[in-house]
Amino acid sequence: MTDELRRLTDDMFETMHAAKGIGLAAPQIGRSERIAVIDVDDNPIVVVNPEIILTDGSARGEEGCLSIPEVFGDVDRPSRVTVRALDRDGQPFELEATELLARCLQHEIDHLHGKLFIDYLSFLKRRAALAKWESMKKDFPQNTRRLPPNEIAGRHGEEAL
Ligand code: K1U
Ligand code: ZN
Repeated sequence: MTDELRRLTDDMFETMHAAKGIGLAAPQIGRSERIAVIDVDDNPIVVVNPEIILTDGSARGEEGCLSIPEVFGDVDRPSRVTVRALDRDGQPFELEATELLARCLQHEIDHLHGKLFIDYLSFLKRRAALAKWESMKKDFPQNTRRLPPNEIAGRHGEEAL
Protein backbone atom coordinates (compact mmCIF):
# COMPACT_ATOMS: atom_id res chain seq x y z
CA MET A 1 0.00 0.00 0.00
CA THR A 2 1.11 3.53 -0.78
CA ASP A 3 -0.07 6.93 0.43
CA GLU A 4 -1.80 7.36 -2.94
CA LEU A 5 -3.77 4.13 -2.44
CA ARG A 6 -4.62 5.08 1.16
CA ARG A 7 -6.00 8.38 -0.20
CA LEU A 8 -7.97 6.35 -2.75
CA THR A 9 -9.58 4.33 0.06
CA ASP A 10 -10.44 7.55 1.93
CA ASP A 11 -12.06 8.96 -1.25
CA MET A 12 -13.93 5.70 -1.74
CA PHE A 13 -15.38 5.87 1.79
CA GLU A 14 -16.46 9.46 1.15
CA THR A 15 -18.10 8.53 -2.17
CA MET A 16 -19.80 5.47 -0.65
CA HIS A 17 -21.17 7.40 2.33
CA ALA A 18 -22.40 10.26 0.08
CA ALA A 19 -24.27 7.66 -2.02
CA LYS A 20 -25.67 5.99 1.13
CA GLY A 21 -24.10 2.69 0.18
CA ILE A 22 -22.62 0.00 2.42
CA GLY A 23 -19.81 -0.92 0.04
CA LEU A 24 -17.83 0.31 -2.95
CA ALA A 25 -15.23 -1.40 -5.14
CA ALA A 26 -12.50 0.44 -7.05
CA PRO A 27 -13.76 -0.62 -10.53
CA GLN A 28 -17.05 1.18 -9.76
CA ILE A 29 -15.18 4.47 -9.87
CA GLY A 30 -13.07 3.56 -12.91
CA ARG A 31 -10.04 2.24 -11.03
CA SER A 32 -8.54 -1.16 -11.70
CA GLU A 33 -7.01 -1.79 -8.25
CA ARG A 34 -8.39 -4.81 -6.36
CA ILE A 35 -9.61 -2.68 -3.48
CA ALA A 36 -13.03 -2.36 -1.84
CA VAL A 37 -14.39 -0.45 1.14
CA ILE A 38 -17.30 -1.62 3.26
CA ASP A 39 -19.23 -0.02 6.11
CA VAL A 40 -21.93 -2.19 7.63
CA ASP A 41 -23.14 -1.11 11.10
CA ASP A 42 -20.54 1.65 11.46
CA ASN A 43 -17.66 -0.80 11.02
CA PRO A 44 -15.45 0.57 8.20
CA ILE A 45 -13.35 -2.11 6.51
CA VAL A 46 -10.80 -1.84 3.69
CA VAL A 47 -10.04 -5.04 1.76
CA VAL A 48 -7.09 -5.13 -0.64
CA ASN A 49 -6.67 -8.19 -2.89
CA PRO A 50 -9.47 -9.99 -1.00
CA GLU A 51 -10.02 -13.72 -1.45
CA ILE A 52 -12.90 -15.81 -0.16
CA ILE A 53 -11.21 -18.78 1.49
CA LEU A 54 -14.22 -20.47 3.14
CA THR A 55 -17.98 -20.44 2.61
CA ASP A 56 -20.86 -22.08 4.43
CA GLY A 57 -24.65 -22.21 4.19
CA SER A 58 -26.91 -20.31 1.85
CA ALA A 59 -29.19 -17.31 2.21
CA ARG A 60 -31.38 -15.29 -0.11
CA GLY A 61 -31.33 -11.51 0.26
CA GLU A 62 -32.20 -8.40 -1.67
CA GLU A 63 -29.33 -6.50 -3.28
CA GLY A 64 -28.94 -3.17 -4.95
CA CYS A 65 -25.87 -1.67 -6.59
CA LEU A 66 -24.54 1.87 -6.72
CA SER A 67 -23.50 1.23 -10.35
CA ILE A 68 -27.10 0.52 -11.43
CA PRO A 69 -29.26 2.53 -8.98
CA GLU A 70 -32.96 1.71 -8.55
CA VAL A 71 -32.46 -1.88 -9.71
CA PHE A 72 -32.94 -4.56 -7.05
CA GLY A 73 -33.04 -8.34 -6.99
CA ASP A 74 -32.94 -11.33 -4.65
CA VAL A 75 -29.66 -13.20 -4.71
CA ASP A 76 -28.73 -16.57 -3.16
CA ARG A 77 -25.27 -16.52 -1.66
CA PRO A 78 -23.28 -18.39 1.01
CA SER A 79 -24.50 -17.13 4.39
CA ARG A 80 -21.07 -17.25 6.01
CA VAL A 81 -17.73 -16.40 4.43
CA THR A 82 -14.14 -16.13 5.56
CA VAL A 83 -12.18 -13.55 3.61
CA ARG A 84 -8.40 -13.13 3.53
CA ALA A 85 -7.15 -9.69 2.48
CA LEU A 86 -4.65 -6.95 3.14
CA ASP A 87 -5.76 -3.95 5.17
CA ARG A 88 -5.24 -0.22 4.52
CA ASP A 89 -1.63 -0.56 5.72
CA GLY A 90 -0.91 -3.65 3.65
CA GLN A 91 -1.14 -6.02 6.63
CA PRO A 92 -2.77 -9.43 6.01
CA PHE A 93 -5.91 -10.29 7.97
CA GLU A 94 -8.80 -12.75 7.91
CA LEU A 95 -12.41 -11.85 8.54
CA GLU A 96 -15.32 -14.20 9.21
CA ALA A 97 -18.67 -12.64 8.33
CA THR A 98 -22.36 -13.50 8.32
CA GLU A 99 -25.60 -11.74 7.35
CA LEU A 100 -25.33 -8.37 5.59
CA LEU A 101 -21.54 -8.10 6.02
CA ALA A 102 -21.07 -11.52 4.34
CA ARG A 103 -23.36 -10.47 1.49
CA CYS A 104 -21.64 -7.13 1.06
CA LEU A 105 -18.15 -8.70 1.02
CA GLN A 106 -19.26 -11.12 -1.71
CA HIS A 107 -20.96 -8.33 -3.69
CA GLU A 108 -17.79 -6.18 -3.56
CA ILE A 109 -15.42 -9.06 -4.38
CA ASP A 110 -17.67 -9.84 -7.36
CA HIS A 111 -17.16 -6.25 -8.56
CA LEU A 112 -13.40 -6.92 -8.52
CA HIS A 113 -14.09 -9.83 -10.91
CA GLY A 114 -16.34 -7.74 -13.17
CA LYS A 115 -19.49 -9.46 -11.91
CA LEU A 116 -22.75 -7.75 -10.92
CA PHE A 117 -25.55 -9.14 -8.74
CA ILE A 118 -27.86 -9.21 -11.78
CA ASP A 119 -25.59 -11.94 -13.23
CA TYR A 120 -27.08 -14.30 -10.59
CA LEU A 121 -30.70 -13.60 -11.55
CA SER A 122 -32.77 -15.88 -13.74
CA PHE A 123 -32.90 -15.02 -17.45
CA LEU A 124 -36.26 -13.29 -17.12
CA LYS A 125 -35.41 -11.37 -13.94
CA ARG A 126 -32.08 -10.27 -15.39
CA ARG A 127 -33.80 -9.11 -18.56
CA ALA A 128 -36.34 -7.14 -16.48
CA ALA A 129 -33.53 -5.63 -14.36
CA LEU A 130 -31.60 -4.56 -17.48
CA ALA A 131 -34.77 -3.10 -19.02
CA LYS A 132 -35.34 -1.09 -15.84
CA TRP A 133 -31.76 0.18 -15.95
CA GLU A 134 -32.14 1.10 -19.66
CA SER A 135 -35.14 3.23 -18.71
CA MET A 136 -33.38 4.81 -15.69
CA LYS A 137 -29.83 5.38 -16.94
CA LYS A 138 -30.52 8.77 -18.49
CA ASP A 139 -31.07 10.00 -14.90
CA PHE A 140 -27.60 8.79 -13.88
CA PRO A 141 -25.28 10.00 -16.68
CA GLN A 142 -22.20 9.66 -14.44
CA ASN A 143 -22.85 5.91 -14.19
CA THR A 144 -22.21 5.28 -17.89
CA ARG A 145 -18.64 5.49 -19.09
CA ARG A 146 -18.25 6.07 -22.81
CA LEU A 147 -15.23 4.21 -24.17
CA PRO A 148 -13.39 5.21 -27.35
CA PRO A 149 -13.71 2.43 -29.99
CA ASN A 150 -10.18 1.08 -29.43
CA GLU A 151 -10.97 0.44 -25.74
CA ILE A 152 -14.06 -1.65 -26.37
CA ALA A 153 -13.26 -5.27 -25.40
CA GLY A 154 -12.75 -7.51 -28.40
CA ARG A 155 -12.35 -4.62 -30.82
CA HIS A 156 -9.18 -2.95 -32.02
CA GLY A 157 -8.79 0.57 -33.35
CA GLU A 158 -10.15 1.14 -36.82
CA GLU A 159 -11.75 -2.31 -36.90
CA ALA A 160 -14.35 -0.95 -34.52
CA LEU A 161 -15.10 2.18 -36.54
O1 K1U B 1 -21.17 -2.16 -4.30
C1 K1U B 1 -22.21 -1.52 -4.35
O2 K1U B 1 -22.78 -1.31 -5.42
C2 K1U B 1 -22.79 -1.00 -3.08
C3 K1U B 1 -24.02 -1.77 -2.64
C4 K1U B 1 -23.57 -2.93 -1.78
C5 K1U B 1 -24.59 -3.92 -1.37
C6 K1U B 1 -25.94 -3.63 -1.21
C7 K1U B 1 -26.83 -4.61 -0.81
C8 K1U B 1 -26.40 -5.88 -0.56
C9 K1U B 1 -25.07 -6.16 -0.73
C10 K1U B 1 -24.18 -5.19 -1.13
C11 K1U B 1 -24.89 -0.81 -1.86
O3 K1U B 1 -24.55 -0.35 -0.84
S1 K1U B 1 -26.36 -0.34 -2.59
C12 K1U B 1 -27.22 0.48 -1.27
C13 K1U B 1 -28.07 -0.54 -0.61
O4 K1U B 1 -28.71 -1.27 -1.32
C14 K1U B 1 -28.13 -0.74 0.84
C15 K1U B 1 -27.87 0.26 1.73
C16 K1U B 1 -27.97 0.00 3.09
C17 K1U B 1 -28.33 -1.25 3.56
C18 K1U B 1 -28.60 -2.26 2.65
C19 K1U B 1 -28.52 -2.01 1.31
ZN1 ZN C 1 -22.51 -3.08 -6.62
